[in-house]
Amino acid sequence: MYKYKDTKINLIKGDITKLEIDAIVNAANNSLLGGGGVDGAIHRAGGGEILKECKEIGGCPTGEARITTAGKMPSKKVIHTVGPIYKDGKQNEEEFLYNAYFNSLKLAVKNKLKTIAFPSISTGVYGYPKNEASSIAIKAVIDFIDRYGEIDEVIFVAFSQEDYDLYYKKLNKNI
Ligand code: AR6
Repeated sequence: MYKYKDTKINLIKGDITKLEIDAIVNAANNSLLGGGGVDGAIHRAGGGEILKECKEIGGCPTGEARITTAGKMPSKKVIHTVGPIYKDGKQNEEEFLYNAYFNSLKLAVKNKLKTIAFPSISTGVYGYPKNEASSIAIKAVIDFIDRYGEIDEVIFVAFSQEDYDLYYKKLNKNI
């Protein structure tokens, strides 16, 4: 749909657990032991193997990323990242959210994964304002491509029509 330098950037509406892609990103929490939202959906669809690996990893600081199997899902790997809990915008939320995207991409490249799908990290239970969050997501991806390239396709997965429309507008403006 869009192309930035050598990387395809796509926007789809739907369930990230269904994608046949190298890596899907999970909006996890610091424990990596599962939860609701997209995290719950990923653990349910992937099965117990994911939780087993997450337990071995032993957690993940906010803004960082860790990788596991995708279990029974059609993707190859799950990259678990932890976005910030939004309080008032003055707790470095923007930097943490940016890092969550950027470090997920770094980990993908390190593992030779070429295609990656992101949910809208932190904008559910963690309460990050959707408008700002989508701008940060797009900026982190563009910056990563500028700095490293090495990724063939990035898919933004919107779970609601509202998110889809937001990303659609921003991608048209920025890419
Ligand atoms: N596919 C794609 N996107 C989804 C799916 C899905 N199957 N399900 C939900 N979303 P959230 P957060 C969207 O709350 O805000 C968990 O309990 C959802 O509509 O999943 O980062 C974790 O364990 C929203 O736009 O993640 C943490 O404790 C986006 O995914 C906490 O929630 C993110 O919403 C993390 O909160």
